[in-house]
Amino acid sequence: MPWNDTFECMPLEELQKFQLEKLKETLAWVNERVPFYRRNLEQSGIRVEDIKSLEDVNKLPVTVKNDLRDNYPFDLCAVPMNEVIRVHASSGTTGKPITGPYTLEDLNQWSECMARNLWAAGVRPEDVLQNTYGYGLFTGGLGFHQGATLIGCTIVPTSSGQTERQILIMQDFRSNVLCCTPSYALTIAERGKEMKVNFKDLPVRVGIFGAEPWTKGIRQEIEDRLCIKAQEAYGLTELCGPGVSYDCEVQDGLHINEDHFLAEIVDPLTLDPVPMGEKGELILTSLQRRAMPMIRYRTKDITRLRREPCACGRTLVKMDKIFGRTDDMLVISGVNIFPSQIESLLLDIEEVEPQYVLIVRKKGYLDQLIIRVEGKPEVYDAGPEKRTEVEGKIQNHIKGMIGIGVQVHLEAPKIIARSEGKAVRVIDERPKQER
Ligand code: DLL
Repeated sequence: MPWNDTFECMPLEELQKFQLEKLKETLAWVNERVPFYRRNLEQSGIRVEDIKSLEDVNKLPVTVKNDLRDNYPFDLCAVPMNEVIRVHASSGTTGKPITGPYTLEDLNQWSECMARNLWAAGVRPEDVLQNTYGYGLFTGGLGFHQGATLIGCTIVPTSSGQTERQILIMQDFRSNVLCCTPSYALTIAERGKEMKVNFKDLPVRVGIFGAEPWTKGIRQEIEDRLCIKAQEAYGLTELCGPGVSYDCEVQDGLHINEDHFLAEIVDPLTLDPVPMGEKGELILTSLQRRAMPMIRYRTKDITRLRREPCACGRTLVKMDKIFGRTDDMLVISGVNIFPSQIESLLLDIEEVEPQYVLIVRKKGYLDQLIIRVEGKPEVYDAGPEKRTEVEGKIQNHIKGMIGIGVQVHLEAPKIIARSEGKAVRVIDERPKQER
């Protein structure tokens, strides 16, 4: 049984009626209160009354990250600051952070969305949940904390880092739910092995992972190494943080909280809608937020939507695991590649660890992709000949599957920096204008 069967299992027609009503309310709300949206609507010649069906949403102008930067910190805020009771922010890689202000109502909605996420992963009031997402401006820590508080389980708010201590606490407090990024889950698994911990003997049975791209292969690695089930959370600061979508026990796509977020998939170049089931960029509109509603926010995340019956009983549309971000796409000698493709191919090679970094460089006029990946200790220690053989094997596999030549460096175990949060997997050394 889902956490909120009224909304999670709502018949489509009823859901869409609800969404349309909330969309119109949100548009009226921002039109009245946020000069940026009012200007945008005026310039595009669209009035709130023109939105008569959900499809009409694609008549509205999109909002992009730069709009948030230009309106930093609170010019997109639709309520006076005395009604804002919390602010989160994401640092991003360049420029000013993105801010996320919340009213009390927003925080309550967020807790509800996160409770659905945790409940779908099997979290119940009697559980002990260790939350290693960073507490602070990042939405991970407090987002999970609120959802877990609503469910009423015991929260162990360790926040991120100090891996050995995390493992000792896991043992001593008998934590049975682990929340962190997928890359940090691998760090925990590795440190635990060094500490001679047998994860089979620990009570942890499920983890809820997100905040960064991870392939199905990494999910399998985490499940095998930590002896747990690996569930997923997706979200972004601009829309509330985690809680936008989550997978259920079926583990076949993430259900979007559609009573809170209207999802579209568009072609990232033309912004034309793509048919249901086809890949494109995810665009999200918040339907109930008060402090900072988002109208048609371009997430840059690539996925596809599927509206199909799910064995869990939820009727909410499913999105596939994020395939990559439009701005993480590498163009290597004219071929478009996402880091997730390389990750999947590396995981096919049994001689390597799931620890890698992709380096993109310019060599003359050509782009070069260099893959630094760690060898398993016994492979690395077998000597230079073995290493060269494995490097060749990886090169051939990648050439065969995506048709590009890459340079591979099989590195010594533990040489690549371990992640405690979001892992840095791509270092693009090309001048910005040549990417
Ligand atoms: O990462 C919110 C979050 C916290 C989600 C904890 C899940 C768990 P930001 O820091 O604003 O917010 O980063 C948002 O991270 O646009 C995606 O590119 C990426 N991302 C988040 N979840 C996933 C996921 C949080 N499950 C950006 N799979 C998003 C792939 C994800 N990418």
